[in-house]
Amino acid sequence: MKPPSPLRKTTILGAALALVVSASAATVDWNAGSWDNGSGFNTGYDNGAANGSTVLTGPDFGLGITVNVNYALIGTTVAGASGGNGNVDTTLNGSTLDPSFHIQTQTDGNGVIGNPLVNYAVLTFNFSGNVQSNGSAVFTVYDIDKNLFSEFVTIEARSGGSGGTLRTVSYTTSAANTLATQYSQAGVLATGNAGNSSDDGNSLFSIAGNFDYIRLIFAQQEGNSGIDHGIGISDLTVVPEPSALALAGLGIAFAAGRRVRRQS
Ligand SMILES: [Ca+2]
Ligand SMILES: [Ca+2]
Ligand SMILES: [Ca+2]
Repeated sequence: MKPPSPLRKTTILGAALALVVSASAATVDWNAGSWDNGSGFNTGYDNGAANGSTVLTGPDFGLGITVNVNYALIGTTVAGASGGNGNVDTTLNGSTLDPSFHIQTQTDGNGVIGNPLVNYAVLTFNFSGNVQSNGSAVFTVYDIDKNLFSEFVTIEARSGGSGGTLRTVSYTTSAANTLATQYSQAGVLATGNAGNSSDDGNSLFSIAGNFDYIRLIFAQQEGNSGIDHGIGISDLTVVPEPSALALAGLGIAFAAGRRVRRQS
C-alpha cells in the first residue's frame, strides 16, 4: 500500500488542530447576559450586587459553564462619592459603546510604595469548568489612570480554584499607565490622566493556559489629587478548554503520523 503523502499527514493534523482552536466562544456579558443576583435570572448584572452568576452556553460548552462573580471592598476602602460603584454602566468603557462593570472608590490609605496591600476593591470570577483564551485578550480594563501611584490593577488567574495552579497573566499598557510591581504584585499602574471615553487608560489582560478562577484587585494610594477614582471591566470572552473529543482527535492524528513514519 502506498503510504500517505506528507501533504495528507499535514491535512490530518491540521483538521484535528482546527477542531481545538475553532471552539466557539462565549461571553460573560455584564449588560446583555442572563444573571442571577439572588432573586432569579434577569438580563444584566444588578447594580450594586455583591454576587451574581451567569451561565456560558454554546455548541462547545456542553451543559453550560456557570460563572460566579463576587465583588467586595476590603479594609477601609469605601465607594466613591460620585456613585457608580459596582454598577454596570457606560461611564468608563474607553471608546466602546458596551457597558462595563464600574468600580469607583475613594483613595484608601495604602500608604507609601512597598507597604502591604490592605485596602482595595476585589472582583473574583469562579468558573464551574476550565476555560481559556480564544486567542486574544480575555478582557479589557478601562481608565487605569490619574496621577502617578494613584490607580493600580493586578490580576491573578488559576486552574483549580483560588488555591489552584497559578497561570501567567500578561498586560498591555496605554498612554496613561505602565507595567509596575506594587504591594509585591505585578500589574498596571497609572501614570497620567485619561479621558473617560478615551482608550488612553486601557489595559488588555491575557491569560496563558486554562483557568477557572480570576481575581482582579483595584487599589489606590492616598495623597493624590481627587479622592474618587474608578475603572471599568469589559465583558470577558472565553472558549472551553479542549474537549475530550478534540483531544481524542489529536491522538488519532498523532497515531496516524506515527504509522506514516513507520511506513516511509
Ligand atoms: Ca456587554
Ligand atoms: Ca480611572
Ligand atoms: Ca479618567
